[in-house]
Amino acid sequence: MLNKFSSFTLSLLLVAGSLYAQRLPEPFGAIPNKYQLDWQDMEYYMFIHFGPNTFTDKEWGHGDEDPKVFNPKKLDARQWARTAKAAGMKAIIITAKHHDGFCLFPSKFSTHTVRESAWKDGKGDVLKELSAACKEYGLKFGVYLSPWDRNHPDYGTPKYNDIFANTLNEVHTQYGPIFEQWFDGAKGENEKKQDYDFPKFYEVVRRNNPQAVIFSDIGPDARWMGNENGVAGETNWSTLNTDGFGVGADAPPAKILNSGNKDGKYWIPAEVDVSIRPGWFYSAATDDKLKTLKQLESIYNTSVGRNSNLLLNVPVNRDGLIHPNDSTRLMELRRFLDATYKTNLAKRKKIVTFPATEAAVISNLTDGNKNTVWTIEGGVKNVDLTIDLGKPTSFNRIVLQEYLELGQRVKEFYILYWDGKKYRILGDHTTIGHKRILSFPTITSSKIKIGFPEIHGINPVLSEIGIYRAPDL
Ligand code: FUL
Ligand code: CA
Repeated sequence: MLNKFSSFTLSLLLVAGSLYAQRLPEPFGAIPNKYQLDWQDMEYYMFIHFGPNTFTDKEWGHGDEDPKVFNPKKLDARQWARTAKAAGMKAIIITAKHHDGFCLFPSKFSTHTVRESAWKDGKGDVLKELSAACKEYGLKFGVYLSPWDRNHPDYGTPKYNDIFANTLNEVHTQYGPIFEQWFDGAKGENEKKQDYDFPKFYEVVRRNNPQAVIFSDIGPDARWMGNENGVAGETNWSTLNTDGFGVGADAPPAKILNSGNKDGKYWIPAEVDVSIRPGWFYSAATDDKLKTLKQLESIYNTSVGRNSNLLLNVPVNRDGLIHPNDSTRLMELRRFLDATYKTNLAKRKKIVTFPATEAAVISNLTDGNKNTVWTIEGGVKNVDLTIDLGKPTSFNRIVLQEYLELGQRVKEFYILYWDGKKYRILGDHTTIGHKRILSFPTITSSKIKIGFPEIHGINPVLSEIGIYRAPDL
């Protein structure tokens, strides 16, 4: 249903310290639940691939590796958590069980675990150490479990669904709270057939950790975005049609996962998973093949900056530590992002909108609070806003954010900049969502105009606008 002025509801928002009544439109289309909203605010967190593959230099273990190879003698989960925290990440997700079936905790439902390994004479538990370290450093904790299991003797029989559900249950009862459950849809060719009972798996997660966002190719709470290069679609809807689709081979085409479905039925936002190294698992051969700062910033812009969360893989090495090359690169990125986003050049600048907005509401756009918003009442066709920077100012990033409680509304927008005599086009764009970062070579201008030409009666509700100057790389 399109929003009309008559269908506006009255909402109370805190503006400049005083309660101010602002009319907000009805939500449009599918909307996030509160766990998905909290999750989206996390933006950036760490993935850790770790297991026998770390010791055998493989990406996909066969499941017949001797568990004794797993022996990370200096393992220090607090070092991982400390590194993630210093990098500005909000959580860590670890491969509790990868395709080779090896469990990083002493599962009762497997004989291929840390208990059978040489590490700490079989008395160690990586999940226990990592969940404690995450708590200590104020990080959330998440788990990856691969349904495809190349070790378990019951894989390929109906019994396996119960075994996998029981394994999940162990993880979710012993190491919580868990903020995200990551289900991998990958499977090799010519492997045993197994019909997974996903509803059963989801039920285990929901029962023990109702706040956990469940990730798979198609959600139900967060979706894969179709590639492992860190590049979400320039157009990226948080809505997706999943009826009739499944995880893995039955998922919608990667192209669809990459951009979502406009007006899609369900709210299933994208998460970008990508590795800082060429592989997912540690290998000494890749110690000097890390992504550069420039590549990582580009990935940040095409993930967080394209309405996705960024799950950056930092594989732990054979000692059980994050290698200094990886942590150095993470700190470089942190410093760069901090320097870039330190000063919003639009803050306290004069903003004029069409149609006009009450002055008290305008500052909502630059107050750094995602719950204070600007909107235009009714289905006006050509909404725009002009930010007057007062004097020629150099900048190279523009950040826009939508207020997701009311759905993802913006389908198209453009940006113009004043060259001293006339407006020139900086860009034509489609979606915004949680956050849209536009990155361009530095320009110097005193004014920009952001317009929403085709709102079809669905007026934009923006929570923040920022203009920034990133340091030169
Ligand atoms: C893929 C897996 O096959 C890779 O090994 C890795 O775990 C990646 C994150 O997901 O589907
Ligand atoms: Ca705001």
